[in-house]
Amino acid sequence: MSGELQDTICAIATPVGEGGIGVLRISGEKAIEAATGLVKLRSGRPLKSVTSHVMYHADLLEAMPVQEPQTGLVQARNWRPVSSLAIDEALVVVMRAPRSYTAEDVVEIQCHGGPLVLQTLCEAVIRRGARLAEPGEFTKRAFLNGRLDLTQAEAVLDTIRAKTAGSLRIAQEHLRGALSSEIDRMREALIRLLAHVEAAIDFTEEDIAFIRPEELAANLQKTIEELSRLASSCREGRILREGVTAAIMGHPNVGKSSLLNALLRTDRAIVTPVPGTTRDVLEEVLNIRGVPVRLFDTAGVHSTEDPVEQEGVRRSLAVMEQAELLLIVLDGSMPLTEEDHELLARHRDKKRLVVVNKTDLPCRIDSSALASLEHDEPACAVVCISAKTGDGLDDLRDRLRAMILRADFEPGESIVVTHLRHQSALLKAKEALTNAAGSVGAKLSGEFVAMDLRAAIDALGEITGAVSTDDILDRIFREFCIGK
Ligand SMILES: Nc1nc2c(ncn2[C@@H]2O[C@H](COP(=O)(O)OP(=O)(O)OP(=O)(O)O)[C@@H](O)[C@H]2O)c(=O)[nH]1
Ligand SMILES: [Mg+2]
Repeated sequence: MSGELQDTICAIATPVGEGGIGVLRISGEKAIEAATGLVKLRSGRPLKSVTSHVMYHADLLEAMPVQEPQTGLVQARNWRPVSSLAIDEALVVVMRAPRSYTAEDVVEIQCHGGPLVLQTLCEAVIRRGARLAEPGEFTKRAFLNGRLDLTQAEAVLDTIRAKTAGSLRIAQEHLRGALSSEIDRMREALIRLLAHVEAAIDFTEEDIAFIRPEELAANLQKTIEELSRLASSCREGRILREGVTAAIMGHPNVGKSSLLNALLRTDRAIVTPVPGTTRDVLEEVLNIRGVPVRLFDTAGVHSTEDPVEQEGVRRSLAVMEQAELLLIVLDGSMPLTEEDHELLARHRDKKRLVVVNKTDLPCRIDSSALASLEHDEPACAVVCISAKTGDGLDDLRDRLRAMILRADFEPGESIVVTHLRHQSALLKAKEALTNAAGSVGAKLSGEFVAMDLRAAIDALGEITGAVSTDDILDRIFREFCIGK
């Protein structure tokens, strides 16, 4: 067993704070030993003899160390239990190796979800020889013990963090191995090609053609195309996983906060008829047609002498700079002002949705100016709404989704990659295969083709973890929470 896997680890697996149930997880060779003495089954049966995967009712009792009567200090030398402190009542399950998440012996203790209960329990298990797990260490062990590959380990985290049905669906597909099998299939095809190429190098004397150059070139081309398609799916995959940031911009009183509230269907932001109501930047995550959108409501942008408003404007412009997408709100019941034009002239490189608000009032805005904006800029669309009545909000949601995702994109229809790590490995493999194809075309020695094929095989192996370094593993697992 490698050094890293020797320790028995434990962690509170449920979130910090109060909850109906809290779970402590222990994994490793000494998992059962670390819980014995603390877990007293109501049936009186010793923990080590229980049936695997069956839940038992138990008391969690911690023996109290002897205290020095005068000083109150615990005497390590005299340590012997004199009485028991009941920590809690619990349900305990033992999952024996290899039929557990980590493929090691696992004990899970379900008790009441109080922070003190769980902390006391965790400390008691640590006193019995376990150590506190690092973030993601349970999943890392599952990987090191061959229970999951790397894309599946990442999918565990993506499942926990999924914000929309679409991102959950992709995470679940990856967890079930959909991406790994696609990668493995391509990798195995390349390994077969490499075998042919290497055999041809070894047996040049015999003059046997192991694979015709045209056939080799066609195979390489097919894989290059598959790699390109998969790598380009990363854009959609990441959007669904991470979401996009969108800033609501506009002058004071145009209805920015009203728009945020209308989309959220709550009174999140303060709305008043007084211009300059919003001072700070407010942030909310919304699900817009299956896309997680981090939406920022900002202070109205205008020139002002008020230092508080000035700071608000500065923050608004900073958010505008950072956001991937802008919702520029205009008041449709007013003619366009010079300041409106100035705002519309900013960040023309970004995707922008111009939102004409207050359509419930008589229209006084110059719509031809807006139509030309939509006409001239492919990444700009105009939508008319009333944040007050909700009119046009469905259209706004549709337009937003269309600006973010490809029109024909449906999560779950084809395999997508969701992490930049996957994309860069796919592109690395594609580059290597392009070089290999170049060598075949130039009739270079098979050695060159073999070298690039090997590089492509390794790059694909990095995605599933067939080829991995400590550095890659550290980067992946440090994203996890403790206890997962
Ligand atoms: N008639 C009508 N009034 C609206 C609409 N949307 C917002 N308002 C009103 O416009 C005023 C300003 O709305 P807010 O949402 O606070 O505007 P804001 O852009 O956030 O303003 P600041 O935070 O001051 O920059 C309020 O009195 C709203 O009730 C709308 O669609 N129709
Ligand atoms: Mg506001």
